Amino acid sequence: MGRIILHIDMDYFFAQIEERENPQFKGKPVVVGADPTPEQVRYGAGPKGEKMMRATGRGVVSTANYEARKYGVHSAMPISQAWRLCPDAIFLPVNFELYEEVSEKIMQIIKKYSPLFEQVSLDEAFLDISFLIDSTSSLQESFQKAKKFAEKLKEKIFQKEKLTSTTGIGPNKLIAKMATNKAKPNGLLVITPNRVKNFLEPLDIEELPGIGPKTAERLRQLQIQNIKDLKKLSKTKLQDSFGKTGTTMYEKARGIDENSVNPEKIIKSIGKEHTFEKDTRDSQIIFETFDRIINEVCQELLENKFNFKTITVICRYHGFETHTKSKTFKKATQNFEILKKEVKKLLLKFLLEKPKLIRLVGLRVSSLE
Ligand code: TTP
Ligand code: MG
Ligand code: MG
Repeated sequence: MGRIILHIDMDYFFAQIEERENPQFKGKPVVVGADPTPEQVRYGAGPKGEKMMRATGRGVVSTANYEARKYGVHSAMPISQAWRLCPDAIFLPVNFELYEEVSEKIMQIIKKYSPLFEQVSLDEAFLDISFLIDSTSSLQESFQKAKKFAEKLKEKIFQKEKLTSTTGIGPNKLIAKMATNKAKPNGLLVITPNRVKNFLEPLDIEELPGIGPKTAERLRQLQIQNIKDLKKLSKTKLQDSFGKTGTTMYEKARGIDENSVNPEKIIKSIGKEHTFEKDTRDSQIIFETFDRIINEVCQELLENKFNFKTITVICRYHGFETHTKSKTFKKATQNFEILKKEVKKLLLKFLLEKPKLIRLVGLRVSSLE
């Protein structure tokens, strides 16, 4: 069963917001990022009598508008280099709160277009719009409808937020995203399933998401420049050279990507528990098991970058009688040492309180931030 996936990404997001807020910037190069000139040094006249300046600012470019990009300025470039490339640009600090606020509003608009919505970053999201496929029309016609749909969405965002975006449509997330990249800025590109092959083959290998400069360099040594060349390498060869990435590279080169659009998962709490093979009072077994549970929970907290406020220890006795003990901290924390100390105290209370055999122990952390 075919799918239609839409990808949308705002154009030069931070810088475009600054342009919107300051219409006088329009048409001029704008660079958002670290301050290039905290200790601006003026040397007066240079050897040929010209004025010379030196930028000593550290930090990097967050983004630049397309006027500044003409000078070679791009995201993640040292700000001092951006200054050298384009000293006349308007350099602005990052006003993150404003961009977050705008992002929120844009995502609210996009979300309304399909329940299958996945936000990937501040300015980027996927929508699964396969519902546009119906049995009475061909896949081609359905993609036509998808194009109209995308035009409406782009227009809506522009009308509400006065910001341009670029949209890509394809049979999966990979192709949709690559179509966006190709159509930037203020573009819309639809790649129907029958056009995937011709779309991909002439593209440079570095345009394939997942192939960075290092991987590209290794491939170029094998005379692989574009995706068509990449397809000459067998799956085994790619696996041998790049491991698991090799397998996905093989699939991506052929436009294959089965990943689905994941609606946001709201994680309210993280918990793990363990049922003993035999009900027990052996404190060594109980604490060793509990240590494992604590580590698993901490790992998950770390992966999701969560702070927690409440910890709950669960204890189920022989005969299924279940009790919990909780502690709530005043402020959310990610201090695992405190977590370990406190949950062990709670567990110890259980052990001291009742002489019963224990069937299960568990740990849950909640009030996550
Ligand atoms: P992007 O969507 O990657 O870039 P962009 O919106 O500035 O430009 P494009 O038209 O090519 O989409 O990133 C979105 C915002 O995230 C960007 O405006 C600033 C921020 N960002 C950084 O702060 N550092 C970075 O290295 C990148 C890539 C982005
Ligand atoms: Mg963007
Ligand atoms: Mg983006």
